[in-house]
Amino acid sequence: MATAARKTSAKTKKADSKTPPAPRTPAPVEFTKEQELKAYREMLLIRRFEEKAGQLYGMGYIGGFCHLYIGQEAVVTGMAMAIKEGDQMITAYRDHGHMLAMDMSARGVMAELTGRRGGYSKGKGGSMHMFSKEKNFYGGHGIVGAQVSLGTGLAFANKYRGNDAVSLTYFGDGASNQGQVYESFNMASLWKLPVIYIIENNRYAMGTAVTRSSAETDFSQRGASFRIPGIQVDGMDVRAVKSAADLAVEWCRSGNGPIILDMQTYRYRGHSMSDPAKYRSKDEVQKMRSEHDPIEQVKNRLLANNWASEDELKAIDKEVREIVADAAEFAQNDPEPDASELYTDILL
Ligand SMILES: Cc1ncc(C[n+]2csc(CCOP(=O)(O)OP(=O)(O)O)c2C)c(N)n1
Ligand SMILES: [Mg+2]
Repeated sequence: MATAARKTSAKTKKADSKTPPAPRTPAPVEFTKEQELKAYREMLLIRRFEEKAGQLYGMGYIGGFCHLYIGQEAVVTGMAMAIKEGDQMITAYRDHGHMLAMDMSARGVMAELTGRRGGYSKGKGGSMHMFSKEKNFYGGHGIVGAQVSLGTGLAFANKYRGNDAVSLTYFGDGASNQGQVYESFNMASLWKLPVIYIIENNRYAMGTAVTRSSAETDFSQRGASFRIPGIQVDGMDVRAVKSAADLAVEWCRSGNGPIILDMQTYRYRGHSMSDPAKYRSKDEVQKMRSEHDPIEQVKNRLLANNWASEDELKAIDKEVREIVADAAEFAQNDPEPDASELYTDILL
């Protein structure tokens, strides 16, 4: 027995010695002027798009559910700044920002929201079910946690095919209590799959605060039982996200297996358009907006460094508003899908 135990521990030690030490949260890198401007524009596009989606919802153009990403823009923007062509992204239903970050067209996303034929799922998927294989965006999923096993599958396919693509698999603090998340963690770690698990911890799962739903609120530690390292990241600071993303992408591409990024972020709006958000105080939201807003942070740095004037920033906002207005116009006037489309894209 003693010999067997010694043997096992020697074996474990050997495996351990191959794995590099668990990474720590890197200090946020300073951005160049170009990076600040890029981050500013990308985040502003998401924010203005979401504001417009909220308006169209109020006007009755969008049926079903609609979950806005306002407040969380730095997460997807910083991650997208660290990846390369071929890397994939998959997320839940709070997905419009992820699509824009993957360079999907504002027109195609907005038209899907209004259920029109020019939408990414031909108007048949709506807000929660949009895909673009060309842009490596794999949805858009309404079942909480479902995308975690699918994102792990994407990573398995990458490893099987021998390419060096990384799967960016996003899910929420609420989803991180789902059983399939841990089944996925086990396989991803065992097979050293190139997947970055990005937990968007926006502090609430619908109306339930993380402290009420989660026994362990440090989500970076959720992979401990599976030997998956994790780091905590200020998800309101796009530079911190980019630094963590660089580290995670490098970790995965070097064959070290999965890694978890616990993105500490916040959503300003209710869970969905039908949520009056009575479970938190207005002060709490206001404090996050005024002290941690991801777009304001970049704007202030651009101005302080004299990298852009107020007028130049206004011009970017104008350009972004025009893209969004054009998308909304298209989404209101594009025809609905033909009734015959009911019989296509389905398994019979
Ligand atoms: C399997 C399943 N259970 C419950 C729901 C209902 N539901 C929708 S969103 C949600 C909360 C998820 O919260 P979180 O993962 O924190 O994501 P967030 O909405 O904050 O982005 C729940 C319980 C669902 N869609 N699917
Ligand atoms: Mg949440």
